[in-house]
Parts: sequence; structure tokens; C-alpha cells
Amino acid sequence: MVESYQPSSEHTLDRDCTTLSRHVLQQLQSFGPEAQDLSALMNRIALAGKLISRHLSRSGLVADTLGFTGKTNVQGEDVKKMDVFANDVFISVFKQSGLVCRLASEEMDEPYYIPENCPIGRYTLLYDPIDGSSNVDINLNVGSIFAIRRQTDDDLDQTAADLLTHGRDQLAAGYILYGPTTVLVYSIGNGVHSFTLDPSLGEFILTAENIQVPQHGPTYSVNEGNFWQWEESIRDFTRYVHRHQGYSSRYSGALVGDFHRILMQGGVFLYPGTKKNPAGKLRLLYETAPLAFLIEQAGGRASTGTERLLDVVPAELHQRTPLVIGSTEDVALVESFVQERLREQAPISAP
Ligand code: FDP
Repeated sequence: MVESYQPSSEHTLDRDCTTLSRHVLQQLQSFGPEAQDLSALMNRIALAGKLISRHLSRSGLVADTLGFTGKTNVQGEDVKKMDVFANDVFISVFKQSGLVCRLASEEMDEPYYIPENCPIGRYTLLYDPIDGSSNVDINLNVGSIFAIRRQTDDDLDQTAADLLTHGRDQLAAGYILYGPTTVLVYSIGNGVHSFTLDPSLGEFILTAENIQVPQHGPTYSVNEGNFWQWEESIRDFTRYVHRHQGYSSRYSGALVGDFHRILMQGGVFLYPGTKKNPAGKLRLLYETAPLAFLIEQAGGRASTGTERLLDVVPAELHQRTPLVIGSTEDVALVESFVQERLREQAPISAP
């Protein structure tokens, strides 16, 4: 009798080894054109992530990786060499995709067009190439945030007006976290999934599927250095967590890392407006809307404090929004303080 072949345990894989492109196709349960496009787009994002991860891991060893360029971006922020490198990586990776006609990022005043892709490129990539760039020079975690949107008109005047819609129009969103390991988290509207880069294979391998954020968590994450710049309602919330047991403050200065902690363990991240800048600091199209898309897919909530974040329609490309994001109960707690103060300020109507 012929014995059936048994693979030796020496050669079996550590785990199932689902790669990103296979996962996207499995998620869409289709090999149709749009599924193929999204799979190809996610592959390109993964390639950008690998290139940036490799560059970060050698920063300080290779010349011209750390420090500032001496220029400022459209938001008036000092630009770092790593911001420019990562921005250019996304451009060069998507030049070869054929699928993307426009890219818009924090580092570019106007959208960047790839004319050779425009006749067929039906998608736009929005991204923050290096989020939390103050962490780069001190060897702490940073991230990249991305969203893919369908291009809905020809945009012949190159104003990208069709991008100014609410975040529910995002086809896919996610981030890459460059930490002790490089992790890619994404959603195409069918749950939130996390992949870890295996440097020896050069592949992102599935490590957590259908992530659900707990309904409540112990962490509140906010820059309390801004305490006296905030509205009273946000101060009310922080006083509340100071006076109640069970809360811990965690803030790394890099949104992607702070958000990842909340996604995995629950709690709330806030970047509220200040009296001087009521819209806060974070940008809607390539920071807050992609993370809002993810958190809702994971069963949590994202709000401006008064409105569902995915309902916000921007008036311009680099528009900012306040952000309250995380576990449903914790976001609701912050909103309750906002509502309380709004009630107090409302004029009393005559009987
Ligand atoms: P950075 O400016 O360093 O890129 O995106 C903006 C951001 O970082 C977020 O990653 C981070 O959460 C926030 O700004 C930090 O801002 P503060 O220093 O004002 O807290």
C-alpha cells in the first residue's frame, strides 16, 4: 500500500501565511475588475510601506535621513527629510500602478497628477506619508495613513472638487505602523484586519482578522499640555477621568500609534479644537476620515464632538477636524460633556 505524503514538521509554516493580496480577494469574494483593482492598490500600498520601513530602520546610518529640510508645508509646518522621502515613495510606487490618476497628501499643496495614468486611472489615493514625524529623530514609532476613493469625474480643470465629499465615500482605508514590527491595518468595508511584515519573506502576513474594539477601555489619549486652550467641555472630561479610578493616560505624539493602542485595547483618543483653532490640528481627508472608517468597521465610533466624523463634508483639501475616536462608550462619554455645555449655553426660549 502507498502511504500518503506527510509534510515534515520541520518545514511546516509558523502560521497560515495569508498574504495581503490573497486576503483582499477573499474579502471581496470576487475576481472581478474592481476586486482586482483593490487588490493591486493594496499591494502597492504594502510596497510603499516596505520601502519606508526599510528606510526608517536605517535612519541615522544612511546620510540625509534625519532632521529638517528647511522648508515648510502647506500647513506651515516644518518639513522633515523623512516626510519628503515617504511622500516620494508613494508617488513613485503609484506611478507604476496605472490605476491612480491623482494623489493628495499632507506634504503637497495641490493634488499630484500622474497624466499617463489619468485616461484609465479610476482611483485617488489620499495619504499622510509620515504621521507623527516629531518621533522620527528620536527613534520612536511613526506611521503612514491612507484612504482610497473612486474618482467620480474627469477633473479636467484639476481642482479635484469631487474629493470634497464625506468619508462614507472611502473605498478602503488603513495605516502602516512602523514600530518594533511593521504592521499594516486595513479595511475595505468588510471588517478590520491586521498584517505584520515578515522581513525575511518581505511579505505582510495576516496576524489578526475582524478586529473589534472593546466597548470601553481604560486609556484616554490626549495632549494635556493644551488643557487651558480647550473648550470647558473637554476640560470637564479630563477632570472626570482624573477623579475616577480605572483610567490611564497614554500619548505618544504619533496618531497612528496612539490609535492602534485604542483599536486593540479600547479607550478614547482625542485631538479637540482649541479656542484659537476650533477645528484642531488633524486633517480630515487623509488623517481623521480614514481612521474613522476603520473604527466604525471595528464596532467603535468617531466623532467631532458634535457630529459623526464620516458625515463631515470638507470645503477644501486640507481641512482640519476635531477628533474623538475609539470605544463606543468612551466616545459617548466625551460627547455627553460637550452636549452638557451646549445645553448650558443655549438661549432659554420664552414659555
Ligand atoms: P505630527 O505633527 O508630528 O506629524 O498628524 C499630526 C500629528 O503629528 C499626529 O500624529 C499627532 O497625534 C499630533 O500631530 C501631535 O500633535 P501635538 O504635538 O500637538 O500633540
